[in-house]
Order: sequence, then C-alpha cells, then structure tokens
Amino acid sequence: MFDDDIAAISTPPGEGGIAIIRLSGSEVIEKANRVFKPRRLGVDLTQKEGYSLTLGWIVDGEEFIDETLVSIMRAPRSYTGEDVVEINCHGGTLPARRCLETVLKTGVRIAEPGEFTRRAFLNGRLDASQAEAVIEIIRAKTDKGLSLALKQLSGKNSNHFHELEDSLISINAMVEASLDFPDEVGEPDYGEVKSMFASIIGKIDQILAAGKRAEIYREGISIAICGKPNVGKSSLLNALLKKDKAIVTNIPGTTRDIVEDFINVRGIPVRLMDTAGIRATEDVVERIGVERSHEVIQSADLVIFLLDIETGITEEDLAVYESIENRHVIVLVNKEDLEEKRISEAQLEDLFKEVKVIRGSVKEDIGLEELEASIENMVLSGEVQADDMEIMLNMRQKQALLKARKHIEDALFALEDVPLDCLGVDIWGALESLGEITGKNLKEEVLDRIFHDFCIGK
Ligand SMILES: Nc1nc2c(ncn2[C@@H]2O[C@H](COP(=O)(O)OP(=O)(O)OP(=O)(O)O)[C@@H](O)[C@H]2O)c(=O)[nH]1
Ligand SMILES: [Mg+2]
Repeated sequence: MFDDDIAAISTPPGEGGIAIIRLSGSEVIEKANRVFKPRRLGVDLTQKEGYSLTLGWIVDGEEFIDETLVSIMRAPRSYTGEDVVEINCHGGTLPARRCLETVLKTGVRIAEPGEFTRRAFLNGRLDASQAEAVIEIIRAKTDKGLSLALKQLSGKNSNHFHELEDSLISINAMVEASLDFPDEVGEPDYGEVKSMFASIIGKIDQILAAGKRAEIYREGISIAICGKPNVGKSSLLNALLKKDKAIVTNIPGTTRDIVEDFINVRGIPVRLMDTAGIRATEDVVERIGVERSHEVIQSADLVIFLLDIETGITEEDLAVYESIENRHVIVLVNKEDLEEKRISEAQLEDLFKEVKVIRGSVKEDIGLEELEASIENMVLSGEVQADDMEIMLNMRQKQALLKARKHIEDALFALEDVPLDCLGVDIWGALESLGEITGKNLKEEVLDRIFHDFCIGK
C-alpha cells in the first residue's frame, strides 16, 4: 500500500454528460467526505459500504461547487486495490476541474499518468500484461482492436505466458534435481528435455505470430488508390468512406493533391489515400500532384490499382503498373456497369499473374465487398494460421519473448555438450525474460515445484 492519496479527472477533456474524478488511497473516503454535503442529512461517506452511490454536493467551505453522485469502492475490491472514490460531476471542463481542485485541498495529490493502473499492478490487482492492456483499451481504434485489448485485460492471455513458465520450471526442476542429487535422480532424459524445449519455441513463435496479427489491428495500415486519370479513384475513396470527401468529375486530372481519411475495414484501421491520376502532363500543378502520387504509392502498405473497362488497358496504365509491380497490389477493374467492355479476362490473366483482380463498379457498388475481403486477406495473409490465438504484444513484450526464445535456442543447442549447470543459466535467462511480461518473481515458485514434483529430501 502507498501512504499518499491520489486524484485525477479520469474522463477525457471536452464536453460530455458527466465527468469523473477518481481518488485512490487509504484516506480518500474520509477526505472526500470533508468536501461532500449529502443531499440527505446525516449521511456520511465514511459509513458507506463498498459499491454504494451517494447523491450530494461537492462544497468548498460555504461554496457549492457541483451536484454529484459519489461512488465508494473499498479495498481490496476496487480497481487499484485501495479505497477508491469516484465523483461523478457534471460534464465539461469547468465543473470537473473545480471539483478536483476542491478535493486537492484536503491533502490529496494529483495522480501521475497511469498511476492508478500502476497501483493496481503493484497491489496485485493486475499482472504486467493486463496493466499494459489498459492502455491498449484506451487507444483502440476499432471494435476489433478493443476486443483484443479487453481479452488481454481479462488475463486470458497471461495464461499463455504462464504455460511457458510452467514448462521451463519443469525442465529446470529436472536439471536441478540431477545436479543436486546425482545418485538418486541420475541424468535427465535428454530426449524429453529436447522436445520440451522445442515445443516451448513453437509456442513462442505462435504467440509472436498472433501478436503480429494484433499489431495490424492496433496500428492499422495505409492504402493508396492509384491509376491513370478518370478511372474512378476519388469515387472509390468516397464510396469506401461513405461520404463525399474528394471531388469527382468526368474531367481527367481532377484530383491534384493527396486526399486522405481513415476507414475501418473489418476491424482493421486503414488510412486511405486518394492520389492524382498518373500521366505525363504539361500542367505545373498537376505535375506536382503526380509526383506526390508516386511518393505516396511507394510508402503505402498496400496499393489499389484501378483500371477503366471502358478505355481498356492503355500505355498509361502499363506505365503506372510498372511502378507498383513489386508492391502489394489489388487490381480493381472499374466501371463494369458500362456497355463498352474493352478489357478481357485473358488480358487480365496474362498481365496480373499472381495478383488479386476484382471486377466491379464503384458507381453501382459492385465488387466493393470483395475488395474489403481482399484487403483483409492480404493484410493478414502469412500471419493467419489455423490457430485462433488472439493476443496483443507491445514492443517490450515482443522483445522479452524474443530474448526468451534466444535463451532456449542456446540451451537447445548446448544441450549435450555443456555441463548441466550451464543449461540452468539459459533456463533462468528465459524465465527472467518471461518474468518481464508477467511481472512475476519466480524464485519461490521454482523451489516449491522441485519439492512438490520430486519429493526430494523427504
Ligand atoms: N459508369 C461509371 N462511372 C464511374 C464509375 N466510377 C467512377 N465513374 C465516373 O468516372 C468519372 C471520374 O471519376 P473520379 O472518381 O473523379 O476519377 P479519378 O480517378 O479520381 O480521376 P482523377 O482525379 O482525374 O485522376 C466520374 O464521372 C465518375 O462519376 C463507375 O463505376 N461506373
Ligand atoms: Mg480523383
């Protein structure tokens, strides 16, 4: 437990129906009570049970600050594990700030960023990976990202790490038993140890791959729409955004600048960029636009290349395609609704061998579903495996996993050549790296396990 009390406005700044000031610490109930005037006379916050709500005013001496609803959560059954008070005041910056200021006068100090969650972790309410999930939840851009973060908070993901720790502890127990009691226990079964190491590496790889998938849901990707003038790039941007953001006309060369916005493609946050139609031009402004198109196309994670079925595949199209050939491309043959069709199946097959081609019409909303499905497929391809493990890893967790993996690889490599106690060093290294993720100190547990599993010294 900590010896000071902290408080902060826990709702985001700006207008809102209510704002919440959160307090945590051993004396916060008593301190909140000092600046609280209950609606019903005789009510006292310090006498209230946990999970109760009380209506009343926050007062600064004689002055009434705001009418509020105050909830009390008593240790250890609160977010931080300490006594927690949440003051629900009126939304908007001013009431919340004034309530907070009033509370601070009682000797509560303002909380540092993340301090409530930090306390939750240090008080054992959350493990390290759950604590990190809280920040992911706050930052999640799409429902999918949110559900991944919530899963992490629930602690389900921690089980994966605990399983790894368990296997390592078992191996370590075998090794230490051999070392300490060579006569009774003898050499460990190297074949078994080897296969255990291998399966730990397999599991780490599985977690890393799942983490990579989740990264896409968290960080999102960028997609550039490109093609010669008038193929329907801006129309596509508008259709995917479901609003008229970019100017659309039948005049080739309408778009001069990059027009961009964010969309949600099946849970993946996408930064979508419409570019100027690429062609050789004398127009100075358009030429700058074309240069910018090239830059954006080269930096995008994925390129949607548009063709116009009415014009057929022209020299201009081939020139554009040449510049994106080595990138992740989806081809959309647009304007299928028109009578005039100058692009044949054979032509497409010939030109775009390993590339996804979709035929459709932006105007008639044909093929856009298929386009979204292809984006999802493409972005997740290679990362999608038969398992449905869903796990979010941040940079630090990923590094820790890679470090653990390296230790186990070293151990596996050295298995039959080095003395047993050297093996222990690598196992411990791996456990320590995993401990960085779960925040767990394992020493005690390892010792318990040795005695439990092997009943040595009885
Ligand atoms: N028939 C038909 N017309 C379309 C379709 N998609 C776009 N158009 C028309 O094609 C013309 C050009 O559309 P834009 O979206 O401005 O094309 P763009 O590729 O952005 O053109 P630039 O900005 O000049 O490079 C407009 O008249 C659109 O209405 C479609 O699926 N079918
Ligand atoms: Mg345009």
